[in-house]
Amino acid sequence: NSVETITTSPFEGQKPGTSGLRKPVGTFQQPHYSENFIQAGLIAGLGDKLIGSSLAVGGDGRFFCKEAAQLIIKMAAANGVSKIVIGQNGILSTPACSHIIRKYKLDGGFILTASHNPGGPKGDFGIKYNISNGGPAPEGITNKIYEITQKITEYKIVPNLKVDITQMGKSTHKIAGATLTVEVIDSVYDYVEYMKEIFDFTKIKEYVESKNILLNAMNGVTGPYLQNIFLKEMGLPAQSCLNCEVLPDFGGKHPDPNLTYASDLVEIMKQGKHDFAAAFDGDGDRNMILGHKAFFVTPCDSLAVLAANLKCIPYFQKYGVKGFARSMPTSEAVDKVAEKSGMECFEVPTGWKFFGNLMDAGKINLCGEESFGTGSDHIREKDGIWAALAWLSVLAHKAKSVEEVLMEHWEIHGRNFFSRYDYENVSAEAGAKLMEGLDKLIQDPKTRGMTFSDPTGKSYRMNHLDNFEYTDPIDGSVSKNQGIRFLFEEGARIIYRLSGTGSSGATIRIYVEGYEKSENPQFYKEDAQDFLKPLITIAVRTSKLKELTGRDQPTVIT
Ligand code: VG1
Ligand code: CO
Repeated sequence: NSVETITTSPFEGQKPGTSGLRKPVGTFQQPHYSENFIQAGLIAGLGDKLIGSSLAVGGDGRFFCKEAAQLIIKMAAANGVSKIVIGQNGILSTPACSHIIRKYKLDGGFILTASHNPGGPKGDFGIKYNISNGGPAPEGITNKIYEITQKITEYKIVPNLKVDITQMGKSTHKIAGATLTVEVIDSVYDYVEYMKEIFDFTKIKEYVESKNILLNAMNGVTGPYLQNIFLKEMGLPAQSCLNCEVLPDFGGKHPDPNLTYASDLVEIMKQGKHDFAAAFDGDGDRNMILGHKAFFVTPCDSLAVLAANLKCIPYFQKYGVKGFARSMPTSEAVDKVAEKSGMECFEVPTGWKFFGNLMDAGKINLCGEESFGTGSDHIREKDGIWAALAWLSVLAHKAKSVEEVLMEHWEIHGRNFFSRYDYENVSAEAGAKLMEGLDKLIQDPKTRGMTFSDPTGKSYRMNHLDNFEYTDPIDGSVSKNQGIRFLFEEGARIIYRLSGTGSSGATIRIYVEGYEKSENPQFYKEDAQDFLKPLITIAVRTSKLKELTGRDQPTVIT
């Protein structure tokens, strides 16, 4: 078990994006590529704590997870890490991994996933470093990781270290005079125990027994977690949990819970036999909530509804409701709840790493993103199954259907109609040009106060526009260029961003929002696409999207 120092040279582009480094599997398989990134993660993430430190390792089971897990063990050992806690077969959902870091007070962890991106030998892989609070490394650390990868000359490894991660249990290994303990743990046990503390399982069980519910793991990591919670603990029949086998290629599909990629679930729900459904992404941090006849809850509304009803969950009865936060493109529906209840609501850039400081400081304990991410300060990642359990708690408490809950919510708060248009895989050049063009509009003093109209004559007056910049209220760190915001009068917004999770080319995201409070509740039933059409037309036209990308239609609408 001797430590070897291997000479290497930098690879381009190892800059962690919105949520870790994500690239095609083949990129990670290049000699030294993964090694360089892991070495940089160890140094930047652990700093002078590296020798004698403890780490969690786990992934969503996608192709290359096991190899990467073994590599991390070998390199952590060589770098002086003294304890590694790893899920059996390298499996831990992203929320479970965050929980393990916190529960066992580890110094950090590596999460092996490309989340909702397709997997398999031709799909994507990803590595993300999380810090001791269980959350994704903040920008200070990810920038440092990138810096190190740009000038790396060597990494350390114990090439002959063999650890069996297929069997649970502890093993110790002598490495250069020090001892490394590797603990292979049950992938689901700790997480399920924690959910039992947070929620009233008896109440949820009664509710789900009396209804017809469906849960879809999309062949991602949540399968065994769902089976444990809903089949074993709640006694539901096996057919209520779909696609629970963790497949290295997710069955060849996009493990992304939205109306496009989870359309099979939508079709089943449309038949009207079920009252509630939820789907989760590859690594288990995203969720989609559907009601009877596939009534769709936008993630923005989901956050707002949970914010308004947290008190029915034991965890929030115990700790109180502290405050809320949302990512900037997420609709202002949750702000409305905050206003009404006198709570603080923070607006942060896209990506869960920006919520961590607020949660650590006790300023918020519920947050979410429009991208199907919802979570609380029980961990420091978003949490798909937590969101489903939270929704079931609300439904059980209110004894109302999903649609009724939403109607009631809109009648009180008004409705923030919201939609996101994604243009995937456009050229990086076109993406950059589009953003440049919009930046020019910001510089132009004429744009402020200007009125934008669509061909039908519907018009919006610009109140404010900028490129979103965030100063973290806790540590004062500044994050610039986080997306272009057009803020119109009466709560309408258009936001433009380039994705930071793609593995090639560029993805342009356009987020559109319009607010309406009406005397007539029927009005709230209007389709968001119809309601937002004029704004969408304005958004596409103003950005010159068609001219720059040649795209007529978005790849995905959510
Ligand atoms: C996307 C979402 C963002 C989310 C991120 C990670 O990022 O928009 O809200 O936090 O994915 O989610 P981007 O930069 O592509 O817009 V996950 O489930 O991949 O960890
Ligand atoms: Co995810």
